[in-house]
Amino acid sequence: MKIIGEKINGTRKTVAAAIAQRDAEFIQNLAKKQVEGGAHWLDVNAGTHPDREVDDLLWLIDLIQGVTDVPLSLDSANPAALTAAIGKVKKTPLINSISGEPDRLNNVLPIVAQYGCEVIALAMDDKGIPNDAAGRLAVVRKLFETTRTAGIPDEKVYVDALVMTIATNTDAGRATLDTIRAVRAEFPQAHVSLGLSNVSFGLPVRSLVNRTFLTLAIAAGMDTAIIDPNDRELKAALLATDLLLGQDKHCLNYTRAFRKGLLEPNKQPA
Ligand code: THG
Repeated sequence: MKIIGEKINGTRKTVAAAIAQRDAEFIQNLAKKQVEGGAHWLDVNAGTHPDREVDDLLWLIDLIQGVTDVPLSLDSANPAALTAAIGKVKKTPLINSISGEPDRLNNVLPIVAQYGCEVIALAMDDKGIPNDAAGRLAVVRKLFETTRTAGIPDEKVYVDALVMTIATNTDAGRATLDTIRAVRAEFPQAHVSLGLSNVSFGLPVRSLVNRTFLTLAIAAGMDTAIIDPNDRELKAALLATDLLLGQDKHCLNYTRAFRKGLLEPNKQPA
């Protein structure tokens, strides 16, 4: 399982404040901690101010690259911001994201093709997120027609199967898991990714729901997730799931994490 660290996201209050105050230390600390936690990419989302997005994104990228070499996941639908960011990054970034929405396809896909980027493709279009796996697969098929025509190999595409909130639709988890299995079967060279946290919105003990869903999604074939790499229990569940599915050769990642003290529950006072 590969991890996209989610924490540098300007829609979070603490990050929005750090961006507004140009608090470099806060951002660099988030970057360093996520890399220590095993992030393979760092997602970078400058937030929701279109007039400031380019400046803020470039500021974030410089800071992050001052403390780590892991590649970035550029979380923006704004072609101008993406193009400016690509001029700055040291490593070819993951573009987060395209979808079946014509605007995003037409404006972002050429950038992906031109720079040879990897790309997250959301299983939705201008009509929204289809409720069931059949609807999402239909969108995904059209997306692959487009990426293949643009010369982007399937192995550079990360299909985001998307998950809605279980609290308002108890079929939402199944729809996502069925989508993961269907994409895996039909596009075996492609990757399947997910942002987990929506699944538990509005429920108590969200972390329990999130980590259990992570295990189910890995079993269904998800190979990449946008998560908090510093969430101890989530990481432990991830390592145990990879181990049990034969995705951790010689139990190396599991035993290494054990030696670092990352697997056992933090001791609670009796
Ligand atoms: N798919 C793709 N990209 C995405 C998402 C996705 N980018 C944004 C988001 N979803 C994933 N990123 C985050 C970043 C932070 C948090 C959740 C998802 C987060 N949430 C806190 C929580 O859930 O409790 C609350 C917010 C906060 O801390 O302020 O931290 O699905 N392709």
